[in-house]
Amino acid sequence: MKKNIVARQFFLKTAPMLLLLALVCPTMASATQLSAKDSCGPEAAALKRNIRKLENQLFIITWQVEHLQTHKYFQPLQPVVSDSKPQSDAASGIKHNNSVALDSLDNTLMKTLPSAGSLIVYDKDCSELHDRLRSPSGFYRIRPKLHQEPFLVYCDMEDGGGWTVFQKRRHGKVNFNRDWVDYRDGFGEFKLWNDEFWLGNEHIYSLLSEGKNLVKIDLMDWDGKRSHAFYENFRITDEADKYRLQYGQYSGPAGDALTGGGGGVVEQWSSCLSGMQFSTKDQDNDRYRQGSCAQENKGGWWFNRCHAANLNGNFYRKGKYKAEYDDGVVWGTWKGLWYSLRHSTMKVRPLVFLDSVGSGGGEI
Ligand SMILES: [Ca+2]
Repeated sequence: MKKNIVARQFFLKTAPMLLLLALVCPTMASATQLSAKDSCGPEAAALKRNIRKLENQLFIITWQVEHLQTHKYFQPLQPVVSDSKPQSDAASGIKHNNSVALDSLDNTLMKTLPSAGSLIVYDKDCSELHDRLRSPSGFYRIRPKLHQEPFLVYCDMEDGGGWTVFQKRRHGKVNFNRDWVDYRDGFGEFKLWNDEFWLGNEHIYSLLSEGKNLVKIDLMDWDGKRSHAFYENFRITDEADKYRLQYGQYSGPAGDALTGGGGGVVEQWSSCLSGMQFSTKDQDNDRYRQGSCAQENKGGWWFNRCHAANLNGNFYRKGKYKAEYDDGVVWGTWKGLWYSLRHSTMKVRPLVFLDSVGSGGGEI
């Protein structure tokens, strides 16, 4: 249908020029007694150039229409689906009443998301988008580096705005125990505000590569209590160096679990994640020689031997859990290693952004 419209527009544009050519050439030829070839030469050449230009335009527009149809950038908004049903733990069969109150909290936060953005991408991250358009929270296409293909991210425009979200846990529906390629390329759902995902190490690498940023980690327990941690200049290296983690100054009430679980020097040494490479169940890059932290802890992460924080661990539908290993969604300095969190979000924006807004509890 759109192709027909494009073809019709092309015809309407070219028809007057062709008509003009037909009228002008015979008149000029008879008046000057020159051959049609001599008199119409310049006009014909100009028209041919115009036709070539229009053909090129038609080609580009047709390609754009096909691209839009293939990728469905402008799908109608999808109804927001709540995870408000009381859920039972598939493994244990236990129902958890405390999730009902928390789910009603989710309902109050539900909102309609804007469409997923357009082919034309101006912004290198959500902070630029926020500065340019003051857009609401939702999924948008960004392009951190000019030579890159744009990719879809969730922009958190609350909490001061401008946050590009690269990790989200909400309801345990997405499996985070995945291999290297999945963690490299990203996985999860990118449609609804409470969808879970890992943006992908390659995308995270390009997003963080300029440094001078602030990462905020938002956490919520199963009683609805929230906390957070800030890290300045959060970076990872490239795939050749296994996406090694580096970060600067910590602040916030949740405790610096990335640097260690407190306690003695040994605990600190074995759980500090600064300088650690990324590991997955099929790529063991940790410092635990006897085994694989990623296999034991059911997710890809920057493991040492092994951790005091792992937000990609196994999702337990309750806070305290029992297992062979401390493999939950864990932020040890806040709730301990044997408490699995209900919500987590990892998000980033430029460090200078902090000066203009008071960041704090935030939306998670
Ligand atoms: Ca190992």
